[in-house]
Amino acid sequence: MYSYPLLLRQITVSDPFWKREMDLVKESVIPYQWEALNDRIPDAAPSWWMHNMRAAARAIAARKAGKYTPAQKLVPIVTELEKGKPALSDAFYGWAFQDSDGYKWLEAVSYQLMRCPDAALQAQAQEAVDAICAAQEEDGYLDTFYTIIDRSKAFTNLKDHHELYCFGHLTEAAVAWRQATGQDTLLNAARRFGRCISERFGPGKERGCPGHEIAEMALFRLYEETGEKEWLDLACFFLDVRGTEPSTFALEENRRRKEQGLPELPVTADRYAYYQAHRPVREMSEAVGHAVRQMYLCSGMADAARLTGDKEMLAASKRLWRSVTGEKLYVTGGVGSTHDGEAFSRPYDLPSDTAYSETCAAVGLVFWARRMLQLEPRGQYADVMEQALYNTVLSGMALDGKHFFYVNPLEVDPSACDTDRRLSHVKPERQKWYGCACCPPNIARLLSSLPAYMVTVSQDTAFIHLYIGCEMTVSLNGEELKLKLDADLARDGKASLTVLSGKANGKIAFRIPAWTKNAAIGSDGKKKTERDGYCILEGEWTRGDTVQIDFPMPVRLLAASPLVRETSDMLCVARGPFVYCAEEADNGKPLHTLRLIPEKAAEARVDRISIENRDVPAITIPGKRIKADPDAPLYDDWTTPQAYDTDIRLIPYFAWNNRGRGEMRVWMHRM
Ligand code: FUB
Ligand code: ZN
Repeated sequence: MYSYPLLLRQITVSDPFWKREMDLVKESVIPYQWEALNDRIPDAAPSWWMHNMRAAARAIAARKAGKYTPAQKLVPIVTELEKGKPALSDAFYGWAFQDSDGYKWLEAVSYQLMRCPDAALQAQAQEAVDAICAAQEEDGYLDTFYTIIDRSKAFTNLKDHHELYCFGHLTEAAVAWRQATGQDTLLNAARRFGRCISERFGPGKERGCPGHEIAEMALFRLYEETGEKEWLDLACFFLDVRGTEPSTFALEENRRRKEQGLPELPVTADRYAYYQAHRPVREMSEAVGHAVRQMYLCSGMADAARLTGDKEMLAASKRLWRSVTGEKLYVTGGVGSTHDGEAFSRPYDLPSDTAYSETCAAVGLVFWARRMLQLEPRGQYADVMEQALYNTVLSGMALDGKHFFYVNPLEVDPSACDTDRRLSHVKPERQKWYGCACCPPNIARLLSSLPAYMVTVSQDTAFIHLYIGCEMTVSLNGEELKLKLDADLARDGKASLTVLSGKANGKIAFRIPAWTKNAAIGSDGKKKTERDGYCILEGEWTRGDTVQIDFPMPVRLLAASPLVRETSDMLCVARGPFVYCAEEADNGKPLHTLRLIPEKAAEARVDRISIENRDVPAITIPGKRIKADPDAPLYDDWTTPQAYDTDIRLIPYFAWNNRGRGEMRVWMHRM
């Protein structure tokens, strides 16, 4: 029995911590990103989003008038504008997938409009919708890169040129925009582009699949929104083609090689692990290649398993889940540990300082986890969803909502970042924008749609996956209940659920977080059972019924599996869903001389610290610091290191680097 997220309008977040995040997105992030998309942020990497949309509309008009000159050459990333010259008005700028940034922004706006109507914001977003529609070609094609540069080459490089990825993001935005405004304009644009794609690709037509996944999950969403089966079929086709031989990516490459007079390559699939196209998806068991791609693929596979009942797809999704969470997941909920290809590395390879852990990959992990929960409510999916959300997703954005991390390391020494090219991907400070700005609007759309991850409902059960304070309307066996969840995990693990109104017979299932022991969940007169990490209360629910929840939330010291070489004999500190880190601002440097003492964990003190006017839970734990004498020889006979007592001050990982540059580390050696 599958479960479904509530509509965004059915939940209002009241949780002090998360409401603030969602409000920040509405009040700061979205306006800031609109400026970025229009290239109006001083000293920031340019976005080119609006520029490319308008240039595409002009290219279409010029072609109609017979005046199109493909002088619109591909302008490299170091652009004219960056060099202080104005943009060439008709050229395409940036990466081939630049269109997707604005689509994600529009999706975030749509969710915010569902939270709270806002005519001015809607009018601004309408400007974006109009620009998108004006950039759509008569046959439905919508990708500014090829429209501007050379339309005849469209769909010839699915592997790298992201048309299907842009289509996916357009579709996600279009569905959200329709749900928010009731308007079909953008949805029709997505449908027309979808038909342009399905006229070319599909059973009995050309074989092909996205080089960067997301079209799959977007198509499933379009199908669920419209009931139009053609989108389900196209999504399944893309999943079925992926990784089969002859490899469609190899065939594409060979066509290009032929044009260049180069010998053809074998058409086997095994070369395409980076794209998760190395074997058929139903045979996959290890997460490989580009991490964001893998997360989006897994999300699409889970959708397919739910919507088609495909058992092999479900089994493969579960094997991949085990691979990621059992061998390749950072304690901060990040995935994709290597800079080389922004990718998954070998099992247990989880370095802290060279970590990639792209923000988008953590966002994708949240997408996937929710979909696994819909398939089968198991606490482990929600545990990981929460781990990613409270740590890496949030660390992707500064507390001011105007600076962003793409890469989320677990250990940073700014002076090393400045000088060591092996760390060129690690920024010691969040940036205003990125030439490749996939992450900032991805955070915005996820945080704006947070309610979709908190609760799912089946015919007779409401599953509370995340303890985020809210009011919600759920339906159990066709009868409505209005519920209030009081919770604030940024303070403590005490929560309660109250029935505000309605009457229904059914079950409410409460996830028992993996981070707590001796959880207490109680309510009078309900039958209580426990299954797969959920405490299930069953009975007749009426106004005034209350469930008291107590999740003890002590300060914990975590150790990684001994198979993780990088963190051998190290510990990190966590409390509830938050992973903590030490910062230079509180502890001086170097941080690697700090030592945690396991026996002292019970003496840890929890208090609050104000960072950027934000009240953040902090921890102080008695520890040691090794004396480091710069005059001592580099090597000497071993003696017990001299250490002195010190308090180690820790803040939640998500809040690091909001007080200027400085060292940071999550994992610390033990004494
Ligand atoms: O390729 C599109 C996006 O840009 C990916 O998801 C990110 O990893 C970045 O490469
Ligand atoms: Zn990203």
